[in-house]
Amino acid sequence: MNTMNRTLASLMLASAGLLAALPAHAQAPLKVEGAWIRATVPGQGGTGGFMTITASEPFSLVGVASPVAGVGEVHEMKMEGDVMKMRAMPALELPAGKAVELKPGGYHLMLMELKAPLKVDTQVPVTLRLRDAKGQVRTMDLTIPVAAKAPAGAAAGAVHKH
Ligand SMILES: [Cu+2]
Repeated sequence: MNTMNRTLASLMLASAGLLAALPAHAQAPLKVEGAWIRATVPGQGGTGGFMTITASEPFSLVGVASPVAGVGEVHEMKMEGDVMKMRAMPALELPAGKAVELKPGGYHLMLMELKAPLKVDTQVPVTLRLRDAKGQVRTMDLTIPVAAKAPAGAAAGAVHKH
């Protein structure tokens, strides 16, 4: 009994040591909620990706890539006069602890030069490129479901037109 207790105790110590040895940056840099990518029809070249991002420290979202798309960009939509226009942004600021919504009619991930239609209920791998306050770039891999419209609880918004 005593031997067993000692073994357990040393195992617990060993795992505590292991945890302490993990580098701080092993923690996910972002909390991503309600992510979805809008499904496409055959012949459609581009689509939008949406989610709510809360960063654990200040980051800039400086790029997006996916194997399903030839080109990925970070976009914003804005009224110019009475016309809704979208443009690529070099960086989207993600302040620490503040939820930033990427939603139809606002900021979004833009996937272009799609290699095949994106079907509802499939999953798309997406890699976000993040720049921290020191200018270091790191990546974060996501798997995002494809949907016809925003899932319940996701950031809703106006219709996204391109
Ligand atoms: Cu766009």
